[in-house]
Amino acid sequence: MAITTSVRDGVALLKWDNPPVNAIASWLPGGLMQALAAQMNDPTISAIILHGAGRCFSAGADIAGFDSPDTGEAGIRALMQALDSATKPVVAALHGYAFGGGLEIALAAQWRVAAPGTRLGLPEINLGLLPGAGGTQRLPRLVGVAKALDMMTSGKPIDAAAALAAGLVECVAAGDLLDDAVAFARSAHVRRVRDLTAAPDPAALQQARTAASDRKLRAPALNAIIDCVEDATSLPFDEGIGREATRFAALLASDASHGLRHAFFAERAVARVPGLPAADATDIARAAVIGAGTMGSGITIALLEAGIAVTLIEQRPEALAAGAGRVRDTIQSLAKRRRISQPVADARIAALGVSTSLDDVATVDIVIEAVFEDLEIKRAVFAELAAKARPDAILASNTSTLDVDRIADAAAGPERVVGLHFFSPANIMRLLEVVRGARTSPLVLARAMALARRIGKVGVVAGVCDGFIGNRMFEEYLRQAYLLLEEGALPAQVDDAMQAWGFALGPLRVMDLAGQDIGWSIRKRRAIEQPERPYSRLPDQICEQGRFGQKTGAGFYLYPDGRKPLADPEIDALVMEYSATLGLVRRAISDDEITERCALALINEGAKLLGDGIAARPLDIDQVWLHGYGFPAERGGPMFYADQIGLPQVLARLQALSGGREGWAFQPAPLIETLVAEGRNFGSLNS
Ligand code: T1G
Repeated sequence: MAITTSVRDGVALLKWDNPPVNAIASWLPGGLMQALAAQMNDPTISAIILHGAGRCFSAGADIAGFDSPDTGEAGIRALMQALDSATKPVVAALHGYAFGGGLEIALAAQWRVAAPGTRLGLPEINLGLLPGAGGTQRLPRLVGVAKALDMMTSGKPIDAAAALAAGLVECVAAGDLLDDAVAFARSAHVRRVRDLTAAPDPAALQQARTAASDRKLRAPALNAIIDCVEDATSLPFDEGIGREATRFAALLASDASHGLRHAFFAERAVARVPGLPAADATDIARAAVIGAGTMGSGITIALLEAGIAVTLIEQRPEALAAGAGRVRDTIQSLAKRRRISQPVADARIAALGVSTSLDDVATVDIVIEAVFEDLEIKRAVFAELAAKARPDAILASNTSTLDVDRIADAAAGPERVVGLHFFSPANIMRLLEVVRGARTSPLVLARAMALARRIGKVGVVAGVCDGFIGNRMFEEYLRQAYLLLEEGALPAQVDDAMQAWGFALGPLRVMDLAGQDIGWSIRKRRAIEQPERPYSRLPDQICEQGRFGQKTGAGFYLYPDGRKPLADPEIDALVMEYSATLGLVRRAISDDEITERCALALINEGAKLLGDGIAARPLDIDQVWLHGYGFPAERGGPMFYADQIGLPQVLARLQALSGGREGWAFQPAPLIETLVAEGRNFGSLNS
């Protein structure tokens, strides 16, 4: 970690090196200010270039330092002032990416030269923050209000070509970046971005405010950004900077930002599974997917998008044609929408093979089975796959609830069997539960996790139990939703309350989307296997009417346009009748009761999963719920949220609710009692 200075043609090049992403650690601004001052005072130096070592200019402020006493942003601001008072041209030479505080340093420089393909962005909104080192005041002055708002409220980076077009950089290097930057610096004059003006754009501000109003838990950070940009058009620079700092400090202390920062590091930590050998999946070139249904075709697309050739195998020719058709159409539509180029689309479609015979698994590196969710069918398929596939091929099952060990039992070489539980639509949803069977070899598990990273998924290791991590918790979450309906709530109230609380979609709408028939067959199986855990018969009554959700045009809701849920008075009446059949007097139920019971059900079952060793760390559970179930990232995940409430409070509420109707569902998990007794929290189990 260092700052080094070199000189070329009278131009000083100040380089910082803080691997892996040149995060602006607390020592960096001070060191850079010293180096800057030295060059300012050196009469032989005509201009200064700032650049980063390694893979990028800088990924921004050190997020890990935000919870320490010195959060580092005061140092960054002092550096900005030093750059603003530069008496010689200062040029930022950008490569790889310049994000957050990194781009803000570049904005405080007078000029920016970027290597082709460099990504430039202010992604602070993804952390529930705003660009707190002058970005909200300088960016609008360079690129205008509308573009600045778009970059800061979306958090999405732009590339060097777009940055040049927007006026964010003055030059995209044609040759060597530093050579071009030196040439640029030698002909440049002193100019400060802070002296530029940002023209008012009330329409863009209003549009951004309207968009922010729908973003629930992210709205405070979005509105703070919009307020700052408005200030940039109306207030003197230093006053705008002052207000930016105040708003930044408030957001930094917010629960939403704590949740999002936890999610940032949890997403990286979840890939590090203690005790697994190092492994990669770059050598997986060919795959076979068994079953051309919705999941099979989605999985096939995800693999093709990662450059893996796929043979889609389905014994029924018409189903095979339909599945392969879905794959091709999806890829073609990406090309039509210019998300990928036509040559890339053609190459992916060319890498798709189809077959009606399992013989065609003989040469592949991995087989992913996605046939009907029936144990005996899957066992038969695995017995055949094990006989026909290469002995070193990975055999994976996309089962969402079934016992992976029972499936592996049927296969010769069970150590190569692993669960790969994709979430629908499999080419979109980022979560992949990687299910470790009792005999799954550590190498196969490590390669499966590496494959998850390669296909752009968040892989989370789960042990074998009914529903693994996500669906086992979802069952308890749903249980509370149904009980609340029995006691006095109606479907729209339950879903609206959970969506206002931050979920992408409420539980009953999720079940209508996923298909009520799938839930029904799982409930029927569980009623036999787990008679001691009675469940509400309400959803069965809906299924008995053939209302399987979106796909049948009706479930808990009506879907006149096939997509948008419409409350159905018939279902409200059915819910009220059902309460009567249970002898229940319906009562008024508050949204707070709904969100509390649903959240506590998740937390309690999550704690049981940790106790059973199905999930290794609370952060694993958090990542499952953020990337698979639309849990609000601003709350960090169910287990992080429990720590924000405080485990003693969680335990007290569970104990209180366990005394109520169907209270057994809230019997506190032993782990929660232990942690409270020891004065610890879930966070203490993440390291
Ligand atoms: N701070 C601390 N650590 C960081 C970091 C950062 N900004 N960025 C990455 N890391 C760590 C990461 O945890 C991982 O560690 C390793 O670097 C490699 O990252 C004042 C307030 C840059 C696109 O939001 O988006 O500036 O797991 O695995 O896939 O206004 O990291 O190996 O121990 O992600 O190649 C704004 C966040 C900060 C960018 C690289 N900046 N980073 O992706 O590698 S707030 C961001 C990323 C700010 C100012 C404000 C990505 C990346 P480990 P990686 P990657």
